[in-house]
Amino acid sequence: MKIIVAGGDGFCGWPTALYLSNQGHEVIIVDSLVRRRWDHELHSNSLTPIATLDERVTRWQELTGKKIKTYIGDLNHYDFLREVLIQTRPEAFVHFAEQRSAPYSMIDREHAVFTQVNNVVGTLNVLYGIKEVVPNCHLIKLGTMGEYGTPNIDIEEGYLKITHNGREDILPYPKQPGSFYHLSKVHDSHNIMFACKAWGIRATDLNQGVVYGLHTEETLWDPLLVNRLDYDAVFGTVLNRFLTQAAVGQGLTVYGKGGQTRGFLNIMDTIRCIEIAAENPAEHGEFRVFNQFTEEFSVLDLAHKVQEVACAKGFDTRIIHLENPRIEKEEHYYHAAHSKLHDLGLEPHLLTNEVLTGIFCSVLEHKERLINENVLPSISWT
Ligand code: NAD
Ligand code: USQ
Repeated sequence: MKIIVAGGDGFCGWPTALYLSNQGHEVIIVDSLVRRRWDHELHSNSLTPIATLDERVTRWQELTGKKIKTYIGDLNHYDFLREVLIQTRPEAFVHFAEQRSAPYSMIDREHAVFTQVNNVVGTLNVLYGIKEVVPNCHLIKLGTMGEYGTPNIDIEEGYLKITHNGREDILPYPKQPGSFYHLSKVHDSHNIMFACKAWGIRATDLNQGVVYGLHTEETLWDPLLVNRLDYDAVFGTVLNRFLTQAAVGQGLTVYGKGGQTRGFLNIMDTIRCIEIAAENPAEHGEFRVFNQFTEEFSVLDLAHKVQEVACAKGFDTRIIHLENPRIEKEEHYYHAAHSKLHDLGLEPHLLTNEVLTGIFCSVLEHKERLINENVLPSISWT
């Protein structure tokens, strides 16, 4: 298939592009490279030294003979996007290209507005581009489990059967997101759902949980192909942060009580889920929702797991409970359905001590690159 990977220079997008290319698909990366600019803005870095996108795709072609074409530009610029679609005519459009940090969206008004404009307008442009240029193209959009929040009932995959005043309907599952970033994903979902209904667009919304790890088979083939690893308090996600903190001998920063429970998955499962969605496209007019995670853990569960693995490697690791900078429940019910991707063939890589130790060892290799000031949270929700 001809597949666009928008956001293909990022943490999920880069290994996905390599994997799909290695499977024989014709991959085209679209990315504005803005994520690298946010690193500068935040005086932060990837723990792993990452090559430029040009160096990455050149090395990939040298190693495999497979070409990944790149277009550098912003999805918010419709003329650019339209021209890319006219030139490439993709059968699937994988959309990772958004501002994805909840803390970044909560810095101040400017960052909240930027996040929502970047994400919502970018996705609206993609919808219009598909309608105008490639109406058969399947949109595979990265949403987030955080769209649902933490309700006191089971979370379903996108829809909920409701009986009200003696009548029954299947309605979109209620959304209670916890940041202006997570809200941007809800707005996207509503826009996509409407576009499917109005224009017959085919779309899959992948409500992804928190991703951990960094390597996939392909990113290990050469140092120039290495994936980014965020550990800072703005872009670093919780498990990768804990592993990095353990590697440099800092306490594991559990926010509040640590009972916050979320769905998690290995980056190796992210790439496979995208492949599954691409190979099993939604119907015309269908707005399909999959919950993309493999296991549920509380933040404190994860801290204990990291502590155990680090101790086994001779690292003395403490857990510290910081005052929670976020507004969120710290003890709550959490049980979310996630069977649709499994039914289509996903075989999860689960979080064993062996897997954790593997990621921990990768982190140890680059620990001298960590910038200390970036580890503790400084952005508050209030
Ligand atoms: P990332 O920040 O590493 O990568 C995003 C990429 O998109 C970057 O390369 C950036 O330059 C690009 N981009 C952003 N806005 C753009 C725009 N307007 N035009 C063109 N390019 C743009 O993020 P990631 O961790 O790879 O996440 C990818 C997607 O998956 C996001 O939509 C995110 O919300 C979703 N997601 C991520 C996680 C996670 O744990 N990382 C979990 C659930 C969902
Ligand atoms: N947390 C800590 N300590 C830390 C960092 C985080 O206790 O040092 C807690 C947070 O308070 C939160 C939980 O861990 O309760 C998860 O935080 P996170 O930063 O790992 O994840 P989140 O902000 O939800 O965002 C990440 C990605 C985002 C994606 C989301 C999936 O950055 O793009 O949408 O995971 S989900 O969480 O399912 O919504």
